[in-house]
Amino acid sequence: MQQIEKENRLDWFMQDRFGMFIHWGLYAVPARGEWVRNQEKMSIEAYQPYFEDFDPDLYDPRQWAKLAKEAGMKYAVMTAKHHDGFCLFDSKLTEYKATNTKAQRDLVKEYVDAFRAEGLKVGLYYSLIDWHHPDYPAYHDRIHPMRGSDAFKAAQHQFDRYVSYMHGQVKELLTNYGTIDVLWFDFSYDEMKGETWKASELVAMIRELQPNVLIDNRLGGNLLAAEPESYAGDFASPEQILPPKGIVNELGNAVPWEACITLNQHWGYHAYDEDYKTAKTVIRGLVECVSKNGNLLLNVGPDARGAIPEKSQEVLREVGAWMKRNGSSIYGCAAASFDKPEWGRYTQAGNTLYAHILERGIGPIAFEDLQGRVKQARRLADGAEVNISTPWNGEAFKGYLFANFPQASLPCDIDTVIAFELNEDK
Ligand code: H79
Repeated sequence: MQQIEKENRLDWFMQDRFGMFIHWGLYAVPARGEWVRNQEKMSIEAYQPYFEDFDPDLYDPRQWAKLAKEAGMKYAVMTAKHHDGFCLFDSKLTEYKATNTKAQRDLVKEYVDAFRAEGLKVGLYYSLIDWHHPDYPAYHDRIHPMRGSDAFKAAQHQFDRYVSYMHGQVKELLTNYGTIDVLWFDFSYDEMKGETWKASELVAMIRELQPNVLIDNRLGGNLLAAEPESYAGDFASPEQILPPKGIVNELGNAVPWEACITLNQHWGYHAYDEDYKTAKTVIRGLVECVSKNGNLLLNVGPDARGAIPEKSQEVLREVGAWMKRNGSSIYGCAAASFDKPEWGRYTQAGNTLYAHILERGIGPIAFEDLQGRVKQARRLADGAEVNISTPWNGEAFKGYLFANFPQASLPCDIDTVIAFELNEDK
């Protein structure tokens, strides 16, 4: 029963495949990435000017939502609170929030409304780690910005109070903003995991408030176990890496996953990071995810004034142009029932097999095991019929089907998709 409920709530997620991750907060002001306070061991006072200065006069999440939609993304996840503890939402439990900055308003509320209005699913990222809260952490200072400082070592942390605060904020996020589709916790480490967060209790509350919200696997349970904890989450969350063979649990069953990947080298805005992935790299990455049963959550880091960097916009629009013509090889698709071919990758939805041709060799393209199984073949981008043939020298290429293209009609500069309609009996 629990298993079926889980599969049902994951339905949309496994169909939609492509989402926008948004890292935004005070760290956009120093513009050196979201770990800046930690990396530069700043005290709360040293970080305070960014709170005073934060004034996102260009914030218009309707534009972000339009961009996400244009890119072919179907959902988004925004940092309601990152490790620095600053809340983009109007929490009653802290003064360290957007409403008390020059923004003077609840930035999460506007995000949720804007993305929903574009028909996108909305997710919230919530950091378990909190470098601002006086009761965090009780006994652990390995990655705290104040690690090693005398004041920090001397302080009396009552971690229970932090855990109540954290539960309280999660409750606010799931109560005040309508249906939340994804709750993205980040992250557990060392002994800071599972019941240290009172995770069973937390998840019981979450399920009570929003039975269908999807939860990532970063509360510290083991999602790959034969019987995962109640708080093990709904999907795995590989970060800055695509799993070589997808993800399976101890029983050998596929586990839903979502790779989160940055567009340049940082999550939060970085003023001098120009090391962007190309649209081609992003598209091929997304295809790789789907070919292995996974999703791609692609990150943008809006600047301190609330604008998504021009370069990010450019790449996303280019991705969108490809998605517009080839999206049916992504949405609703999953790993195919054929092995990875040498010229590219397969995705599949029911009886439609999508061949993503990434590499064009000499001569016709060979499709193993497709001989006699294909009703029709079309180039997805323009619907053009693809000339398929079985080989004249039969025995030598048993089981293979071949597709003939003039060289120029299959440039494979990004990914040329052929849609095969398979016979029912495949
Ligand atoms: O929000 C983005 C990042 O800020 C956050 N997750 C994405 C989505 C993130 N950054 N780093 N990490 C997650 C993992 C960091 C792990 C480490 Fe460590 C911190 C390695 C060394 C210090 C964990 C804690 C392992 C040792 C101590």
